[in-house]
Amino acid sequence: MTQQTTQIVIIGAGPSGLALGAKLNKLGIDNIILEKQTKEYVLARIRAGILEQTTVDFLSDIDASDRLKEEGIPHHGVQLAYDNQLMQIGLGENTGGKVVTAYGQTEVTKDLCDIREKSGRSVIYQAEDVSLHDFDTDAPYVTYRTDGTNHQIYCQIIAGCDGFHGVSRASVPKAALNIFEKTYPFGWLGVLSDVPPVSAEVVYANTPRGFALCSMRSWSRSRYYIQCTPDDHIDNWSDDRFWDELRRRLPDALGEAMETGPSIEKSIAPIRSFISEPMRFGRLLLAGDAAHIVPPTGAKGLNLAFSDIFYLSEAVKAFFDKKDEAALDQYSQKALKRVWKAQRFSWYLTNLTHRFSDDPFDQRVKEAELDYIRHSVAGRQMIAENYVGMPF
Ligand code: RFL
Ligand code: PHB
Repeated sequence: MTQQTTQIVIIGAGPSGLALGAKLNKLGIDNIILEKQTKEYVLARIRAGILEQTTVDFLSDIDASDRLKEEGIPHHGVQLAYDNQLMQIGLGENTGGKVVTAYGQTEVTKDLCDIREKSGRSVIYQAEDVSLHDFDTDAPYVTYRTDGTNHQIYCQIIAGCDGFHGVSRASVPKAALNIFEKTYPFGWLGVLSDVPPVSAEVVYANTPRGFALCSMRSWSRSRYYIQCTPDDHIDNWSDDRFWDELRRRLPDALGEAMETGPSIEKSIAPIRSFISEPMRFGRLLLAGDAAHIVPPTGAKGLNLAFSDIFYLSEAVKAFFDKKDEAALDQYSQKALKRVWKAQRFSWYLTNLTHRFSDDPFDQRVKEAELDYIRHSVAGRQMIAENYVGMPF
């Protein structure tokens, strides 16, 4: 058994954990990151693609934005498609000049890994059986195993950044968790392909055949999604079937212009809303997907991870500088306020753009809402303000 001491143990080397590590390094707070998977596995995950302005600013603050500034593609609008037409919601004009940036989560994670390596502080990959102990006291510790050797790290705070299926939230007694949950009756089938994106801005399409989304990773790499049944399987979707279905869900002009090619990744994601309150249990602080999941419509999940880390790092700074325990509680309150707003918007945009049932009443209400947005500055402003992200 080896023994070590640090100020904060971070569980998970996804975007939340790596960003927290970077911010703590800047604040001079000692930390160790434990990750269950290999580095190659972490860097190969393909997920989010759209960054809010606040996220770009935060990444700049932790010196992780050099490549993002070079390669990120600013989007000045977002497109809603319905009834064989496109409606642009201008982002800059409705928000006083704010934009979002297309830059893949895979690239963000790589940039964060690179700055971690440069900092000289390591990430312990392939950490098995990570267990959290005594976080209801002021002397918590974490145990784990690598290559058959047991390790123990004493710390003052544990940051649970280990995603929806991680060990951190699962270590909290069930009675202490207040869970809010919604599952939607569909999944998203996603395809990545090296073809030029069909649109320079993200397209969210509500069609009789179901939802479709067109996004990008670069001018030569597209990311597309279609609504599928929750129990569907990628083996049912040849590339040809996917392109054919996507084309049928886009306005004619877009469908005809769309270029197709072999998929380089294909996966199905379940769609759910989930929030676990509070985000603090004694000396354990949860952040990112460990505490909440939003449906990906609206592109909020990754961005919420960074706003959590912003609030969390402020709280632990106050805790270490002034022994201010109350700051840890304020973390939970501040983060949850923003989380619920993003949850509301993701739920709203999911409802607006997906087919839930064949109920003609529901569909007519959605059509009326889309028509309202088309003719209302206030309607477009509400979408634009939320899409670019609430300030921290
Ligand atoms: P992650 O990325 O899941 O990372 C958690 C890390 O913890 C590790 N881990 C453990 N480590 C040690 N011990 C254990 N017991 C552990 N258990 C797990 C894991 O291996 C992993 O490395 O959580 P994090 O850091 O909080 O980041 C959250 C984001 O990944 C997530 O919110 C976004 O990907 C959501 N999301 C989107 N967000 C956006 O902001 N914009 C988007 O456009 C967007 N699109 C998406 C998305 C998520 C999707 N899927 C697949 C759910 C599109 C999709 C399809
Ligand atoms: C993506 O590019 O993967 C993406 C874009 C917008 C979303 C969700 C995912 O709402």
